[in-house]
Amino acid sequence: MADAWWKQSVVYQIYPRSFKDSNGDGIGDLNGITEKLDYLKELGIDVIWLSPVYESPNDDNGYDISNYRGIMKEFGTMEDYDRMLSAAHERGIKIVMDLVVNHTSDEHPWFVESRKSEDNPYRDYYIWREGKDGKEPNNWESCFSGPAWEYDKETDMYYLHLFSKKQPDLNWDNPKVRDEVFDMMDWWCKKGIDGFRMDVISMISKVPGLPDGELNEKGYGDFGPYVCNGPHVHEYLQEMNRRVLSKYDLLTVGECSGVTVEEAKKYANNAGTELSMVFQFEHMDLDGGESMKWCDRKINLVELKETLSKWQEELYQKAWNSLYWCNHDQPRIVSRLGNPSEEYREVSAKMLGTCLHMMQGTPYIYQGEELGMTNVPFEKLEDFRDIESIHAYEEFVGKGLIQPEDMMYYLRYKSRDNARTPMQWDDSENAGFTTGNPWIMVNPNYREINAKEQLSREDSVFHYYQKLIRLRKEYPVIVQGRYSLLLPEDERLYVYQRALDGQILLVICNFTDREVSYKVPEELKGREKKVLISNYSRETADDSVALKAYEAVVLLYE
Ligand code: TEU
Ligand code: CA
Repeated sequence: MADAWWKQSVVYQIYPRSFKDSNGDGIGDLNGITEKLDYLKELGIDVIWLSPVYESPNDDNGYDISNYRGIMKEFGTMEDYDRMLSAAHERGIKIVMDLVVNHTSDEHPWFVESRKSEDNPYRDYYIWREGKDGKEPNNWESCFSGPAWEYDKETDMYYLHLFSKKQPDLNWDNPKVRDEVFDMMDWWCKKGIDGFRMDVISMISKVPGLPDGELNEKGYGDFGPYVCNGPHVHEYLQEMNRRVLSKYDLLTVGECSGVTVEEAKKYANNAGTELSMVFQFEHMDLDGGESMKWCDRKINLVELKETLSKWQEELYQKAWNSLYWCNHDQPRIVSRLGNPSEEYREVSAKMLGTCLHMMQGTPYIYQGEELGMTNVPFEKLEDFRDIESIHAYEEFVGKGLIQPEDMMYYLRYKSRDNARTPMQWDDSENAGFTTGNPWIMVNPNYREINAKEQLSREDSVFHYYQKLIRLRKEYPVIVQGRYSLLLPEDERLYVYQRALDGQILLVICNFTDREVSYKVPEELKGREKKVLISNYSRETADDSVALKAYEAVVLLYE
């Protein structure tokens, strides 16, 4: 485990619907990805995490799967998939598949059978309960607004769906469900894939009795304590590991809503009995959190440092970290923690990249992050496609809890659709994403922000990310070094060091648009050093540094 390939790797996430359309129907597809593999090779990433490409009615853009062994028609065919997989492998790029097995689509044949009758062999594949006093079996709210239960008149019972009503939750306590899932995973492994990103895997084991949750302002209960890191989750993952994962050499990353460091030490333990690593949410929840997402709070730097440092320190030599600012569920990081203005967009994007990529763990880059793509000026509700955003608007505005203008403002700031507009390839119409009508609007700033322009310019965000990736491969201190935070209380600078075999890496990031001066620690003063990377082309640095707006500099003391 000590030198597992995934500890030295950088992962790039592709959201296929928005990456590259090869046939002009306005929807990204597998052949589009194959076309762009050389671009990714040039960036230098090692692994692609592919958001779901399985057959799906697309209630939640592929996170509702109706056939785990088939490809979504809009994305192509299994032949296209196989071609993409081997073209990636030819270039030394690995492919990690999204595995969505907390729930299926309601159009999956298992569910179609399950809802037919109480004695159907597939009945217990899902979670069915009687109503209580003519209402839902408990008070849980679904992640996409409204009750987490749907009434089905066929058998006069309710089924559980933590997400949309077209995403019924599987019953993992049923051994047949586990057999089916493990067989299916094995089938993909035999095809030669390189790992799995496991969707909300922390939620597969529910507390028996499904108790009511604490009520929120909308009148629903919070399922969190009864669902996240539930009673059998580690047992089921260990079984998965024994029966499937351990037979192959895979990267596995569990998306773990509600995970704490204590839990992460189990999920991602160094002995390798469960997963390689987890995605934690604590740093992303600092400006609102899961249920309080719709607000315009800003992430506080002192809290951010405290949170990330806790993960860095507590997992050290016990479990492995993942590192991310962005994914298909999060708004763009430049608009959230950096500065999207013309003057500071690039420099702040580079600073944020530096701050993350010099940490311990496996970094994940979300498509377009390497260009410093920004949030999107959505104008009206009709511009949004995301089920979470649309339902949240209806719920909060409908109940009079948030004013319509305020809710639009929050959606523009936090909606998942900010990450889902098309990848900006060049300055031609629709950013070179499609020759047809894109399924979601293109960010109008594509004429300035696009891959073609950035590839042509040495000091672009793209080339900076390329260098960050390269440095990780050249300096073991970036992969293995022990992390420690400096200046925990400073509200402007994020400074930390990494130490390995007498080498010290000092990472200094200015999170403000003002000049801030910084003195290196006493014990490093006068010591021989070099600048590894800097977003202001700084070549040397004194023991006392005047950092410019959003400046980042990394010093290596040999
Ligand atoms: O997301 C799970 C999850 O925790 C979400 O509630 C997430 O926090 C939210 O979208 C942020 O606003 C996963 C997938 O990444 C997401 O795209 C899916 O919609 C969801 O599971 C259901 O499969
Ligand atoms: Ca297409």
